[in-house]
Amino acid sequence: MQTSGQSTTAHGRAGLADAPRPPLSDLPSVEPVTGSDLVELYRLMTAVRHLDLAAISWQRQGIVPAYAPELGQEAAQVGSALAVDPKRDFVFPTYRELGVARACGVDMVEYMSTHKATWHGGLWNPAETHVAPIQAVVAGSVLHAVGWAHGQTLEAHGELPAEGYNVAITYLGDGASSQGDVHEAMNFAAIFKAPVVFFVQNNGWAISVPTERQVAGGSVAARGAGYGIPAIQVDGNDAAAVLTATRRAVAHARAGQGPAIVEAMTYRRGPHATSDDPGRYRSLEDERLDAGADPVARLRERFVAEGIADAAALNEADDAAAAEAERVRRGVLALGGRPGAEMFDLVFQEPTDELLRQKANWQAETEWHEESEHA
Ligand SMILES: Cc1ncc(C[n+]2csc(CCOP(=O)(O)OP(=O)(O)O)c2C)c(N)n1
Repeated sequence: MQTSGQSTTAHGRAGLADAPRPPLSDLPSVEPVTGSDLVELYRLMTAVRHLDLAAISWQRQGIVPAYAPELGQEAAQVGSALAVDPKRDFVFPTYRELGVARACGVDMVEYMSTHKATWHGGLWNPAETHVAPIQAVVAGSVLHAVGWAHGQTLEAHGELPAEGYNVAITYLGDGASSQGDVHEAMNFAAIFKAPVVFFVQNNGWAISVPTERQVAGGSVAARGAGYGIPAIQVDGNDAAAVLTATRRAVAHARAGQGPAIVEAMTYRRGPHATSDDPGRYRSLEDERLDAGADPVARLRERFVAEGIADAAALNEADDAAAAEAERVRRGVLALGGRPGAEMFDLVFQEPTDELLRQKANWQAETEWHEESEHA
């Protein structure tokens, strides 16, 4: 694992090697990852790899209109998600967190409902899963997470509960880190010691803009010093290192020490979304040089080298993942539309007169055109 003060990049992306070093982290240390942690990481990362690749095919086949792939970010997503306790903590994803959602137990058909344009944000129940809806507003989830985390300290009236605070983890990209909202969120969280982990997936790109063209200094973790937030930069393609780094950050927040930043250096191997053509802004040679080690293959190699699991067990995980992707495909195909009236019914607890008027207009229009009331 790379921690602050050591080498800052997981691979050779131009410019980042010269970035200022983050401050020396004072996050608590945690138990080393176990063999069963590694097996769980591999099982989940394999499932995520299959689902993610399948989702691109589903878009090409017209089953879903759009999807934002997370290819190459499996270690960052699964490693970080396994560090939180979804029974008590709360996860705030962006639009690229299929791996996080899968690791937190979100139903994958309900997850894909957003990409099928069936339901905004996903059909799963955030109150039950402790995974917030998919957030397409860049940096939006960061503000929500800080608000939720601040709520934990308010509810505790500033007294650290015996079992520590419930912790929010918010996902953001290197591009999002350039938004003003993230400055406000980090500053607020540090001032009020909100128990929140800012988990940055620095995947090298914000759509077509490389990190070094939009993150001053080239490192998000380095900014922690300005807020007094401990920050750790980690090889985001090393699942075990990500798990350890995030556990340290969660332990810090849980103990009432306030926020922490984890910056996972990884690479967006696919397009920004299925509507994007990376060939317009980077070459295959760039991708080959910058992507670093494939996180799934890397973990597989470690298993074989350390004798943790044999090829048969690994192949079993692959077969299970392929079968799961097929089950999800059938579920996504079967997803029907939602009642259009929900557009109005689920906006406010008590609808406004204006909203009721709009709903009545809409109902009259759909009756007139003999359209289905399903959106
Ligand atoms: C507030 C806002 N501004 C702009 C966009 C358009 N947009 C969508 S994704 C994206 C890039 C985000 O890059 P990054 O935060 O690095 O995350 P990544 O997509 O690489 O996972 C932009 C500019 C948006 N969705 N929301």
